[in-house]
Amino acid sequence: MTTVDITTAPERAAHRVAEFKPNLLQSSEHDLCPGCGHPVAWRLVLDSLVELELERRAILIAGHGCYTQMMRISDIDSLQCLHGRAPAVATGVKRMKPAAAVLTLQGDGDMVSEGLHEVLHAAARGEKVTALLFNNGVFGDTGGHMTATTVIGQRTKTSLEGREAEEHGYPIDVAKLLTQIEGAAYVARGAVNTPGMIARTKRMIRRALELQMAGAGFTFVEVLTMCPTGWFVPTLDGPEYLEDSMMETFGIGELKAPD
Ligand SMILES: Cc1ncc(C[n+]2csc(CCOP(=O)(O)OP(=O)(O)O)c2C)c(N)n1
Ligand code: SF4
Ligand SMILES: [Mg+2]
Repeated sequence: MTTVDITTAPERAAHRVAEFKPNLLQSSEHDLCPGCGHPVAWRLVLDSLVELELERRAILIAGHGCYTQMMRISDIDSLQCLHGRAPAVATGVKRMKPAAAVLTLQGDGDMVSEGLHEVLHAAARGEKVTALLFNNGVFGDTGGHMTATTVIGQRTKTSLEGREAEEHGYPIDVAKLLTQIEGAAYVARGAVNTPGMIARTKRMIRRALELQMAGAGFTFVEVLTMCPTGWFVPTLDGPEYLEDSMMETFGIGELKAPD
């Protein structure tokens, strides 16, 4: 097992950053695996809400996955719904409460494998919500099985030799699909594998929320996050593995944005 020496200056600094807790997080303790990308991605959401002074107007609608754990320790209003259905539930919430900042949070298994039509239809209707996808390419919570976004060559519990197009088909790029839908005002994909990428992804989340509040239409941010447990890679190799696999396949950036 690799151990991290926190007596050196850079490691001490990294440790202090990791210990820093945004106000909306009620605890710095969670049960997700070491090296999991979800807590970092979730922190970007909380920080963005605070910076835009939306934290008391925010309503989060979440699916089911490892990320759900972060809701339990976060001080924002939230609902949990059936797998894949968050965009439909968010539609009702936003229409009843148009002044609210409505966000959905789904994993790739939840959104792309189990409810792809829901997000596409919400985008087509131009619902003024912000849909977030935490994509780690596996059904993390239930043991790391292949999802519709697992990339070619990726090992999962159900593709132990790596995903093969011939046998398992090709991954679905949901962000790319959404760019073709008129009601989608903003579509972006970020990641949380390096400090620079984290900062860039936070700007995407902020922009999506700003556009939602300006009434621009459906907004979407996909965040590629690490799941070293489901990927069968050592904890510290997660960020590099993400870059070489998912990022290589899907790419990063704003895919669709208003002028
Ligand atoms: C209809 C339905 N099918 C399956 C499940 C079991 N289930 C709960 S969490 C989960 C995995 C979700 O994976 P993903 O959305 O990718 O999130 P991750 O855990 O990877 O963050 C599954 C399959 C369920 N709760 N409901
Ligand atoms: S299984 Fe993967 S997604 Fe779930 S907590 Fe562990 S690293 Fe995170
Ligand atoms: Mg997943």
